[in-house]
Parts: sequence; C-alpha cells; structure tokens
Amino acid sequence: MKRIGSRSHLALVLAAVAFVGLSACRAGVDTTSVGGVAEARELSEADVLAAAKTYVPTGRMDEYLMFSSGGHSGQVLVIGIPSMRLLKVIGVFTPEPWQGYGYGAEEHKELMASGEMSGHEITWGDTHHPALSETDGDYDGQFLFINDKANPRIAVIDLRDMETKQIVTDPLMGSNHGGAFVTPNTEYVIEASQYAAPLDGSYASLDEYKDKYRGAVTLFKFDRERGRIDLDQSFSIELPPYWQDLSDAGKGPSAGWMFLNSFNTEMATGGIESGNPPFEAGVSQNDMDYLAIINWEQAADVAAQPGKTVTIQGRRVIPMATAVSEGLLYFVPEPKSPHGIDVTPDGTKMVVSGKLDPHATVYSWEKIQAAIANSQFSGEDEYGVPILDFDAVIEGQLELGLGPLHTQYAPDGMAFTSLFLESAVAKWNYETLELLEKQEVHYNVGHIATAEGDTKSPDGGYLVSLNKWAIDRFHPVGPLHPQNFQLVDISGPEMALLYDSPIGIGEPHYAQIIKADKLNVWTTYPEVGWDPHTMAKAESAPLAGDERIERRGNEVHVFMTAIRSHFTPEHITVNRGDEVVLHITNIELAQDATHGFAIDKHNVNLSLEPGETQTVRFVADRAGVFPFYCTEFCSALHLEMAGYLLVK
Ligand code: RUQ
Ligand code: CUA
Repeated sequence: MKRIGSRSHLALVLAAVAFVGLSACRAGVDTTSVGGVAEARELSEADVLAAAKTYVPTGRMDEYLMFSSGGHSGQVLVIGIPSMRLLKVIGVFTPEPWQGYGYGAEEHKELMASGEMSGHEITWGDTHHPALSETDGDYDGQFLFINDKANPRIAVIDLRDMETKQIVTDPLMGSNHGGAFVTPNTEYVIEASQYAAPLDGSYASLDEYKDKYRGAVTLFKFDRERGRIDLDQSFSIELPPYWQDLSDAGKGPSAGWMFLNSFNTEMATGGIESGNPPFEAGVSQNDMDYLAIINWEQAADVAAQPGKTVTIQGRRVIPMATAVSEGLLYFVPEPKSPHGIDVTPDGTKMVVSGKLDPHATVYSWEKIQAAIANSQFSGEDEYGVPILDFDAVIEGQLELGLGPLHTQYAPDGMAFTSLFLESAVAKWNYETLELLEKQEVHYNVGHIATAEGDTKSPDGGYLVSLNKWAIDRFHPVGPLHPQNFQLVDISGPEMALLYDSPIGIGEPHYAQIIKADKLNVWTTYPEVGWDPHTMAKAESAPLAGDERIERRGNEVHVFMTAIRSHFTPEHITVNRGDEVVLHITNIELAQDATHGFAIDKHNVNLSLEPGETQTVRFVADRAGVFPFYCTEFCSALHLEMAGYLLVK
C-alpha cells in the first residue's frame, strides 16, 4: 500500500483544518480534530483521504450499487459504493428466512420446484456471474440474471422489488460457467457448459469421452414484457467436449456475435487413482486452447428453421455439424488455459487472458471478420470446426504479469486486469497496448468490477477487487476466513486502495456495478394486495373487511389481513388432517411497515412487505395449540401481533 507523507507532515496539514477551540482530551488525545484522531489511531494522510472518499454520512446515499454473486450461498449481494455497505442479500437459489423466501409461500415453492434437477430438490446454488439487463449496450436497471454453476440454472431477478422471479434449468449440461451474459438488448441471456457430459443425460464411460461427451451453449430468450425467460424460444448449440469457460457478447460492430473460451482442448479425462495424469496436468498440456466465435443472431434464424435442430431432453439443439455448415461457429487459438474473455466497450476488440500465460491477448474484430470472409483458416479441430489463423486475427499481446484472469474497462482505452498469482491489478491501455501501473491487492484476486464496466460507456472511478483469500486482513473468526472485497480508486493517474470490506458469505465470483440513479426501485408495493410473483394485484388477496374463514370440504381457507399491530382473524380452529390455506395481505402501504408471519413448529415464515399478499398451504397433521406471530418488530405493540392456530 502506498503511504504518502510522514506523520509529522500529516499532523501539520491536518492541524490547519482542526477544530481547535473545542478540542476535548481523552488521555491526552484530541478527539475533536481530524489531526488528533489521525495521530491517535496512527492513520497516514492516505488513510484519512481514503476514509474521506468512502465515508457516506447518515442520510446520504451511495453513488453506485454493486450486484455481486454470493457464491455457494446461492444468493446475490447488493452493496453500496463507495461505502461498501451491504444493503441486501437477495434470496435466489437458497431459501432465505428473513425474506420468507422458501419458508411456506406457495409462490416460492413453485419457484424452488422449477429449479429441481434430475428429480432432486436442490436448495443451494453456486452463483458466479450476475448480468444486468442492457438496452443498446448499456445497463438499463430493469433485471438481473445469475447462473448456478453446480446445477446448471439461470435465475431472473426483477430490480423493481429485487426479488427472484424465475429459475430455469439447463438439463443438457453437466455444469455451467460461461454465463450469465446478456446480448446488447437483452434479447438473450447466455449460458455455457463447463465440465462436459452427455447432453441427453445418459451414462457413458469416460473411454467414450470424445464420442459421447459434449459441451453446449444455451441462448435463453428473454421476454422483457413478461420479465421471464421463454424456454420455447430458447435454443442451444452443441459444442465439442472441451471445457467451456467464460463468454461475452459482442457489441457495436461485433453485435450479433458472442465469444466463448475453452480449456481442456486436450480432452483429458483424469484418473489420478489409476496412474493417469490428474486433470490439473492433463488439461494444461496444450499451449493453445480455442476461443469459440459464434454468430448468435444467425443461429437464432437457423434454430427457427424446420429440420435444422434436434430435440434433446425437451430442448432445441443445433447440432455441431449444422453450426459449422451454417457458418455459425469458428475457433481461434488462444493461449494457454484461458479464463476471462472481455469485449472492449466499443466492441472492436476481444481481450483474453490465460491463467498460465502472462499476456493479455487482444483480438481484432475487423481482422476476425476478414479472416472469416476470406476463409483464412489454419485447419479444423477434430469435430470439423474451422480454426482461424491466430496471427491473422490478433491485434497484439501485452505482458501483464502472472496469472491474468479478468479484464474490466474504464474510459479512454483503460483496461484493468486481475493478476491472480501476483495478487495485483494491472492497469493498461488496450488501444496502445501499454502497461501503465499495478496495484497490490490482498490476496489472490479473481474477478474485478469497475463502475458500469461491462457497458459501452464505462464510468471509471471505482474498481472492486473480489479476492479469494483474506489471510491477515481481518481479525480471525476461525479457520474459514471472510472474503475480502477491496475498493480501489481508479479516478486518478495512480490507483489507490480505499477500503477492505469483509464479506461473511462466500465465495463471490463476479459483480457488476450500476449507477444508482438508473434503478427504479419500489419502496412499497404499488397497491394493497400485490402478488410479487405475477407483479400484479391478486384478485384473491384479502383486503380490509374481507377477513373470514371458509371451510371447503377438507380445506380451510383463511382470508387474513395484517396491519400494525394485529392479524385478523386471530383464532384459526381446524381439525387434525385439514388442509389449511392461508391468504394473507399486509394492508399497509407505509414504507418499511413489513410484517412477518410465522407459525410455530410448522417451518412457516413469511415476509409481508407493504402491500404484499401471499398464500401458504399446509396440512394440520398434529393436534395441538400453535401460536403464530409477527416476526418483524413493526410497532410498540409488535409482541401483541399474534394469534393461535388450534388444531383439534
Ligand atoms: S470465475 S475467478 Cu468468473 Cu466463475 Cu473467474
Ligand atoms: Cu407486525 Cu410485528
């Protein structure tokens, strides 16, 4: 870390601004002046400056919001920048009790059930890459998508209420990684497989790897009106059994195309226990792997033509041979075990960095197009995919340092690349291919995110380094260390580390940072009786005066309202074996007047936000007396906001 100026110099500088007249003394420390506090806390001038740049006084708001993956927590984190304050943990693939997500509401049960895979209920996810929806290559603040690497799925979050609305599965893939990424107008949400497996989900021995195992990329069609992915309009493209990694969509001149890198072009199958080379060695033999260049716009046309696709596990798939014959799929060599692929803001260049190669390789879109037009191929791979000539399509290579992974952008040709092995961020210019500076980070940086960094007009200003290890940065909390998000000031000629932000759930991978004023977030639901699942007022929502209990055969329907500080009704009496259906509306529209609804010993807990209505259905299978109560401290008489479920 850079330390500017000596302590005595600092004291002089700060003494000038100190509030001398009223200084109070605590053991000889002047706690009423900046200089006194800085001296007592041993803060350098750079420290005080960093604090001043990140401190957001009470009542003021952050300039940006960062949406970060929550890693294997399965959730999404919302963090303010520059304060780095955690604002929300959005329940996505994992139940989240405070939000009542996955604890009783029928709507959430359906959502969770839609994420079942191979007949298993899955209650976690490994979220890697959040993607904000875009309009004309710019974040539009409407939706957020995120992938689950472990169980190939994509979730859709509506940014009006920041709640998960949809989970779709990708049964073709064994696991996924290259996504979520969106096309410039969010026509498609893209997802690519990682570890190859048979697309039809069947068993195949590893001896048949080259024949039966496959990769794939799926283009999920997004219906912006409905705010949902439309599986009927979605399709996949079959790929060789390389392990696909990250992807990015073209923009500007490269709009309509996408880029997807891969490793394990060796098609190693591991087996250390039988004396075979372990994956880590087998997968890293080739000096070059392949960057896939895919014409998604034309692929969408091909997918719509009769006879051009096959159906596998209910999904439309363009076979590899068709992708080649239709000119949808090309490869270009990329150095060694690449990880990140990031298209420049103007869409003219594609930057690839390889874990085992110290360079950033910069491809020219113009040269790629020319090579495709002139069939300038250096050969084809084992599956007949044409390989463009490497030297014909690169703009150049720049040595950045050890273990370059991911690149983010700022204005004026500035690029920032994480260096995993060096624990540093390299700043360079992608126009002139000059390395400008490096900033140490702590430690083992994976992704980095810059403000509006994936748009056609990045803002610069801030960079967040999402570090894999924290080691000595925080007070120990046991062998499992917090994750460390480090905020870096990139507004000046030199980068400056501003803040360490421990994250108590892991392991976050990627994040995107959006200007806060682009978001249009609701502070209450628009109307009383709102169903966040359909994003409309529910016909069936009980309103004030509608409260009642109706028996329909074995079903007991309870129409309940919640308001500070009571539920109506307060007594629910049923017989053992009855099916209880609770319809509950929070009939208040006051900001922050959220009521919870928990039934003891039934694993039910709802969060009824202002205006919200929800339904819970369960069988009263045990006789007894079960209090129910509001779990949010909503008023002075919150403890009185309770009732009894009496099961006879
Ligand atoms: S990963 S640390 Cu995006 Cu899943 Cu690179
Ligand atoms: Cu409602 Cu406490």
